[in-house]
Order: sequence, then C-alpha cells, then structure tokens
Amino acid sequence: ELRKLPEDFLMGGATAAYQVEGALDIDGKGPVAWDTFLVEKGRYTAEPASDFYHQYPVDIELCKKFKIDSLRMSIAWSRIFPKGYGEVNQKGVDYYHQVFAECKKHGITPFVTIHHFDTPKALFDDGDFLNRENIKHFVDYAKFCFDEFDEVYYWSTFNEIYPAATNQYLTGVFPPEIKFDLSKTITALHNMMYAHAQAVNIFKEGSYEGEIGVVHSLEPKYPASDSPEDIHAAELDDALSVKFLMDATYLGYYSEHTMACINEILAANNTSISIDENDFVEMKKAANRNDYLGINNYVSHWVKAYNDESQMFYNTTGEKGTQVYRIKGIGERIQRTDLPRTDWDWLIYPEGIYDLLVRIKKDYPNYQKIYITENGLGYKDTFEDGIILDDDRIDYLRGYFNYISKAIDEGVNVKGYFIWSLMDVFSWVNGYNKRYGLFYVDFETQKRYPKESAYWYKLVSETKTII
Ligand code: BGP
Repeated sequence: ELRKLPEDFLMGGATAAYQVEGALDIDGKGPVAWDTFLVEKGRYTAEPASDFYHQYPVDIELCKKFKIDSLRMSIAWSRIFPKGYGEVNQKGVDYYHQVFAECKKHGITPFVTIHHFDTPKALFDDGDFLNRENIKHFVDYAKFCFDEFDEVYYWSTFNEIYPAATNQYLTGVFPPEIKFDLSKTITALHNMMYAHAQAVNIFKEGSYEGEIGVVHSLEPKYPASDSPEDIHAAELDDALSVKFLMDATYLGYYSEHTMACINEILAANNTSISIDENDFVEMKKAANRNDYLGINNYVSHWVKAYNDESQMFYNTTGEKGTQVYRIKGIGERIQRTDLPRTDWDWLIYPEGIYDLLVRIKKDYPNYQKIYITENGLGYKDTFEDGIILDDDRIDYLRGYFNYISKAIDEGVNVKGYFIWSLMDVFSWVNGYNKRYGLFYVDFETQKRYPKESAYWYKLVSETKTII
C-alpha cells in the first residue's frame, strides 16, 4: 500500500540567491567573496547561473503549473546593503518586492532565507562571523528585511550554519580556504547562533506577522563498528555537527555533554575557544521562540576513530570514489560500499532522515514543527530532445518521502518539504554538472525543461500520495 502525506503538507522548491540570480554586479549589487574567488579558480562563475534575476516570472509560473506551493529563496544581503550596512540600494529592495508580487500573483508562498553563504565582501574581508561587529550588521540587515518585506510570512535567519563555518575553516572548500582550524570553526558556529538568537528576539518582540526559524544541515552519524572507539568517534562528530547547533537553537546554551565533546575535539587539536556566557541570555530567550526548524539533509555518515593528522579531499568533480574525510580527534567518515552513493560520494540512505526526525522529537521536544528545507539528488542528468528521464532522482525522493511519512505517523510534526532544487542551479564547489532541479536549465539559452521528476512531484503534491 502506498504511503500518504498529510493534506496540508507543503510541497516546495528551494533556491538560494547566489546560486540562481546571476546579475552579480548590476543594479547596485555589492560584491561577495565568491565573485573574486571563483574568478581566481577559473573553473566557472555564478554569472548568469540560472538567470533568476530576469527569469523569475518563468520560474514562479512553473511552480504554479507543477503544483509547487512554496518557493524557498534567499535575499542577497549585498543587493540590499552593498557594503553590508549603511546605505540601502533601492533597486535591490525593489527587485525582491517584484519577486514577492509575482509569487502572490500565482499563489506561491515565499519562504525566505536572510543569509545563504553570501556575506557582503566588505564584511567578509573583515572576518565574517569571526568578527563580533558583523553580528550587529547581520541583525540590522535582518531587521531591515522584517520591516521592509511585510509580504513575507516565513523567515529563516541562516542557511546551514555548520557547512558555512566548516567549509570556510575546516574543510577549506569555501573562501577563505582555511583548513582544519577547529577554533575558528567553533567560534563561527557560536557567533552565527548568537546572531540567529538576536534576530529571532527582534522578530518576536516586534509587531511582525509571520514565523521565524533557522535552517540547519543535519547529517546522522553512525559508528563504523561496535568498537568503543568508533562509537565515541561518531559521538564526537555528532556533537560538533548536530548537538552544538541544536543545543544552541533549542536550549539556548550548550549541554555539559556537548561541551565535553567540543573541548575534547579542541584539545586534540591543541586549541581552545572562549564563549561569552552573556550570550546565553539572548540565546535562552530565543530558544522557545523558534516557530520551526528547517532541516537540510542529503547524506548520513559512518564514522571511525581517527587520531592522526587531518586529511581532506573533497570530491567536487563527480569522480566517484575520491572523497577523503579524516579529522584529527574526531574521526574518519568512511564509504560504506554496500550502500549506493552519488558520483560525488554522497551516501544514499533515506532511513537517516527517519532516525533524525524521531531523535529531534525526543531530544528537543520544544522544536514545534519541522520543514525539510532541502533534500534532493545531485546528478549528471541526460538531456535528449528536451526529455530528461531522471528515474534515479524519483527513486531517491520516493525513499525520502516514505521515511518522512513514517516519522509523521510516529508523531513528528513535519509540515512540508522543499526539493533542492527547484530548477538546476549553480553549485558552490561543483559548478554546473551537478544538477538537482525539477526543471532542467539549458545554461546557454536559459530555457527550462520539466524533468520526469517534475511530473512525479506534481502528482505527489496533488494526491498527497507517495507513488
Ligand atoms: C546545501 C546548500 C545549498 C546547495 C546544496 C547542494 O549545502 O544549502 O546551497 O548547494 O547543499 O550542495 P552541492 O551544491 O554542494 O551539491
């Protein structure tokens, strides 16, 4: 028998400003670190990406046609404040008003992220979220958005605080390409959580109508074997990547167990951090004010103890079997060869989302509700005469939907799902051959073509049945 989704289950498509808009330096947009970084790398740029800056009416109409209720998108901070603060760029403000008006015209609900990996360059060069001054700039920018865009009901403060910090300071695949700096990583995590809490408190203490939450990338960690060492390695990896952020979000402080793990990781890397206890006042106030949790999940990890020097190879080309992830004092993420994985070495394990959802309900009972804000399959789609038969993507989605539905049956309050991505987009470290969209984008002509999965998604949305 086929599983069902609740009648009011929201079906969405996700995007992020920098990955879809293009128009990197027109109409007054300020630069971000990615602009120069990508030019220096010389592989690809985010211009024009999916040209959403001009094509948004086409994409929003496609949402309507394919029964996609909600568009997850982000506002580019540097379109509003080209330097990150100070003078407002009216053309940037106008642009988002136009996008929201177009959504309204078609009955599509915008689900808006304030920060999605694109800190304005001036602030980025000044330390990004390692610099406490920038927390204030972020909060001011968030408040500006709440005041200005009253068309928006659903706000997310940050997209993926953990990948933002680790890609910058641990794996080093994002600018400024710093590797294995646990102290910077954890400081950035905490500072972003503190910034999130301030934005939530401003929203809740203001007279705004709507809901606010944060989007976390949460990846289940399982021990690679029954040995106590591997069990502990999985525990450490989980403490850093899941508990640290979930404690900050829903407790407003870090539990003793979480801090013990964090301090063990820091000590193994001969470093330490200091967290200002005063931050917890603001964070505790926000902890029960999150209207929802956004979860991005693509993979699960099996972790083995590892205490040698850190080593990393991040597979950005889709050459299967090349990924290496070993962090001193945390662990090594191994490839389970008995599980399917993508060409980018992302293990496919839909059951992981079930474990995660059930666990959140148990460990953070004040979570209120959950939206799956990203999930999907990065794939080298084949395009033949306008036809894209992406059965592997449909299988992937079906697997995830079934486990989400199972979690809902067991009482987890999941209210919606956003596929990453609505249309094919620019991928930060992979460029353009890792496609995720329901709609294929010919990046030469910017023409959109519905993939087989788009028709499947539409049927699921219409019938709330996982076919
Ligand atoms: C998440 C990001 C998205 C998106 C997605 C897919 O981490 O929030 O911006 O890029 O992952 O990742 P990738 O493009 O690296 O395959």
